[in-house]
This record gives sequence, C-alpha cells and structure tokens, in this order.
Amino acid sequence: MSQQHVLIVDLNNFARYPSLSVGYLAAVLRQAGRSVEVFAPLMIGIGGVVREPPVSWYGLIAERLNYRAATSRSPWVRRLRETLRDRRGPALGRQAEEVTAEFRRRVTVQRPDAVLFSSYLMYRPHVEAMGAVCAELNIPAIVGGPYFAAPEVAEEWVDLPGQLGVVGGELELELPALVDTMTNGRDMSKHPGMWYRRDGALRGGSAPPLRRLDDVPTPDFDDFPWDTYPNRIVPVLTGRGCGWGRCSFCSDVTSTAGRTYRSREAQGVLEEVRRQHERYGADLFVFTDLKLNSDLRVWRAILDGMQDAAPGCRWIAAVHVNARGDHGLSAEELRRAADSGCVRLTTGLESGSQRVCDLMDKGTDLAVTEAFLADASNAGISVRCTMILGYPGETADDVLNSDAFLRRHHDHIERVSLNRFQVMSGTPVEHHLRDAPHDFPQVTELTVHHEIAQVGHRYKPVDTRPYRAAVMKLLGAVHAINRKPLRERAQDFEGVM
Ligand code: B12
Ligand code: SF4
Repeated sequence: MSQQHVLIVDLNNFARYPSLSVGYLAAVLRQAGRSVEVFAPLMIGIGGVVREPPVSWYGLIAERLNYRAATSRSPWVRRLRETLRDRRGPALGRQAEEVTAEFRRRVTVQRPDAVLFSSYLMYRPHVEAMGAVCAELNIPAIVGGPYFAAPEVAEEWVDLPGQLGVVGGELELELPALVDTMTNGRDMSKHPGMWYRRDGALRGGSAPPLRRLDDVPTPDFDDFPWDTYPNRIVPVLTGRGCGWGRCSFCSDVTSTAGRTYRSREAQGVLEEVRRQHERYGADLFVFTDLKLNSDLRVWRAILDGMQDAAPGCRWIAAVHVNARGDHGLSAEELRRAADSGCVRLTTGLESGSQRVCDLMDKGTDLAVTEAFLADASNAGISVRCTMILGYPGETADDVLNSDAFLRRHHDHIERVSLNRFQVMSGTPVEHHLRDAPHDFPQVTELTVHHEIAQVGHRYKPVDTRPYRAAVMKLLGAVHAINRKPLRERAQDFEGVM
C-alpha cells in the first residue's frame, strides 16, 4: 500500500505564531509514517483576528462610541456597529471564497487521502465550502477543534453538508487509526470522539481528556509560513486545563483541551524548548497554558531551566494569582522569572471589585493581586490584565471600583484587555442562567447561538445613567494604560497575549 497522504487545514490561523494543535496533529501523523501537508490561509496572505492593535490618541473616543453602540437599545445602531465590525474583522472571515479556491487548487493537484480541518467555530462557512469540495472529489474529511467537546455545539454542527465528520476531544494519539478508518471507508462512529446522528438523536461523544500528555511528540511547525510572521515565536504547552478551573464564566476550561487539569513532566517541557529553539532558531516563546503556575513544580523548573534550554530567550505566559498566595509569584520568584527571560505575564483581574470577583468564583483576593502587580512590575515584567464588564450582579459602584483600581495601579499595569461579558455555551454561568433564571432578574433577552458557543443577553443596568457614566470613566483609565509604551523587552510580544 502506498503511503497515506493527509492534508491538515488550519482554521485557527493566528498571524503571530503557528497553531499548536496543528503542530501536534502533524507530529503524530509523521511519527506514524504518514505524509502530511498543512494548508493555512496565512500561506496565501490571509491572517486571523488582529489582537490588541496599538491605541491611538483618539482611541478613547472610538472606545466610548463603540461601547454606546454595542449596548444601544436601538437595533439599527447595533446592526450598523456589527456591519462596521465585520468590515474591520478578521480578513479570513471575509475571504472564504479565496481560501476555498486555493484549497480546491491544492486538493485537485495533491489528491490527499484524507483532509483534517482544525477550526474555530467562527469559520464554519469556510469549513462548509471546503467540505463540499472534498465531497465532490470523494475525499474523506473531518473537522475538529477547541470547541467540539461541547455536546450543544456538536448538536449544531453534526449535520454539516457533504460527508464531513465532526470530532471532539484531544484525539491526537488516536489519529493514525482514525485516518486509516477514514481512508478505508469504514464506519468512523466506533472511534471515540466522533459525533454522529442516528435515529434523529446526537450520538457518539467527545473523547475524554488525554491523560498521557508526555506521550505526545514535540509539535511539528515545519509547514508554517515562518517568513510571514513578524518574528519567530514558538508556542509551548506544559499542561492542559487550569489548576483553579472554577471561574463561572470561563469557557477555556469547558473547551476541548481545558477540561480537567493535567501536567507534563518538567524535563520534557524544557527538552521541547531546547529542541524548538534549535529547530526554528526561535528565542521567543509563548506558553499557551491557561495558567502556567498551575503546577508549581513545572513553573519553578521553568524559572530555573529556561536560559539553559534556550540561552537568551524571552517568554510570556498567563498566571492565576490565587487568593491564598501559594502561587509561586512571590517577589523573589518574580525576579527569578524575569532573570529566566519572562517579559510579560497576563492575569485575569476581571474586576477591581472584590464582590464581583467573588460572584465569579474567581479565587482571587485583590490585596494579593495588588502585591503581585507591584512585585512583577518592579521585577521588570510587563503585566497585562484581562477584565470583564457587565457580569451579572455588577453595579455602577463596582465599575467605579474597577476604575479606581486601575488608576491606583496605572504604573504597574502595561496593558488591559477589557471585554464585555459574554455568556459562553457550557460554562457554569450559562447553566445557572438556564436552570434558575429567577436568580438573575437583571439578565434578559437570552438568545441561544450554540453553533458559535454563545448565548446573547441583555444586562439591564447598562441602560442606567450611573452605570454608563462609570463605564465611560473606566474606559478612560484603560485607555491611559494602553497608551503607555511597552517595556522594550516585551515589545516583541505586543498584541500576542
Ligand atoms: C492560546 C489561545 C489563543 C492564542 C493562540 C491561538 C492560536 N490560533 O494558536 C491567542 C491568544 C492568540 C488566541 C486568540 C484567539 N482566540 Co484563542 N485560545 C487559546 C487557548 C487558551 C489555548 C489554545 C491551545 O493552545 N490549546 C491547546 C491545543 C492543544 O488544544 P486545541 O486547540 O483544542 O487542539 C486539540 C484538540 O482540539 C484536537 N484538535 C484540534 N483540531 C483538530 C482537528 C481534528 C481533525 C482532530 C481529529 C483533532 C483536532 O487536537 C488538539 C490536541 O489535542 C484556547 C482555550 C483552550 N482551552 O484551548 C482559546 C480558544 C481556542 N480561543 C478562542 C478564541 C475565540 C480566540 C479569539 C477569536 C479571541 C479574540 N476575539 O481575539 C482569538 C482568535 C485568534 C486567531 N485565530 O486569529 C476560543 C475558540 C472558540 C471557538 N469559537 O472555536 C477558545 C476555545 C477560548 C474559548 N474558550 O472561548 N487564542
Ligand atoms: S483562572 Fe483563568 S483559566 Fe482558570 S478557570 Fe479562571 S478564567 Fe478559567
């Protein structure tokens, strides 16, 4: 039998560094002797979402107008905003036709035995169009990705036209067997992770979280268009899930690789850093762990071992500053982190009101967070905070507390990512809203869109004058921080995380 040829299509498509999931899939298949090719829209110049672009002096006016439009009661204003947003949104979103045309050209020439789509939910039109090409050419194809573990999402996707199978879970170690089944035309439903419909009902199910993380080979990024990235950043994952894992709004821990916390051996992680540094000539690393300090053994091994593994490297990560303070983020450890090349840490502040953090089950204590901000900044680390606006129960006073918090820590925080609260399918808060709506009298107009894992809603306080005034003030504090130049050592990571 000739060697199987597999085409992986990367619809994660991030314009700053290769997609880790695709690197894993390619590595596993190559290790099993399959020939692999990757097609990412970025290869034809089409990038994904631009994250956190530099803020201009007039940015505050735009931010305030944008907030007013997004929360306007007028459907006309909201629609106009959506049209403008789509126009400015990810190029990939608008260019399904170009991507499909190039995909058709490639599969017609290459005639792969199987096509694997790895996709964010927002690229469904692209998956459908390319899936139709596969059906036309009689090439078996499946789609998987970070959100297909959720049954409510699978329910909306499982009837994709053509013969496109939908698969959920961390299946990389099963992939060679799965591809065999696909190419032999056998029934795929026996494989864990396959979703299918029988007798009108959704069957199958996402594969359980992968336990044997150390069995997964080092991600293979050979196929990525390195020359199109502004610099060479390599993503590394030391564990899957989050050591805290309880925040009520968090869809990271309900999505595929976030379910339950699992960690790798520290030595394997450092060995991977060493190998990727040599293989790709990369000195910049991003740990895509949900929270890198979930396993303190690994965290401390990184502080001790990064410069040996990749001399001169710089790296960034996300951390959870837990309320108890046993988080590996003491002033001394943060200095060691900076010495080991850490130039940016991002943390979920979410709110400057302890009451709101507690409503979210955030597991943080703002006094502990304050100490972390000062210690990290004094150690020379650029700190980025994510925040949520409009969480159920938040009042105008809470927003003013967030504003005051940011103004107090203006000198210690270098970037703030402020997001309006979104109800994501499958999260604890979504279940709570569904099961006990009377607990949330101020949340109305729920509209379910499980195909994109979102549940639209309206939060009544946003229509009140004091709340709006507080938000306008908070936007000013955020803008003042985001206008600051980044520390030089962190500049290579601007807009990355
Ligand atoms: C790191 C990260 C990023 C990074 C890098 C993204 C990248 N493309 O590489 C940054 C910070 C840039 C980012 C940006 C965004 N992200 Co992001 N991100 C993550 C995060 C936290 C980890 C991703 C990761 O490395 N996972 C580890 C890998 C190994 O897991 P995986 O991707 O699920 O892949 C595994 C399986 O799913 C499976 N698999 C994947 N594909 C396929 C295909 C087949 C055929 C098979 C068999 C298996 C398979 O195999 C892999 C190995 O087990 C996830 C949350 C999470 N829990 O995963 C969100 C997540 C993926 N991001 C999400 C979103 C929404 C975004 C943004 C759109 C946010 C925004 N508005 O700016 C942007 C878009 C960026 C872009 N594409 O241009 C969503 C996606 C939801 C969706 N709609 O599909 C997630 C799930 C977060 C969430 N819970 O909402 N992100
Ligand atoms: S700490 Fe972060 S990743 Fe962990 S559950 Fe909370 S929001 Fe999610």
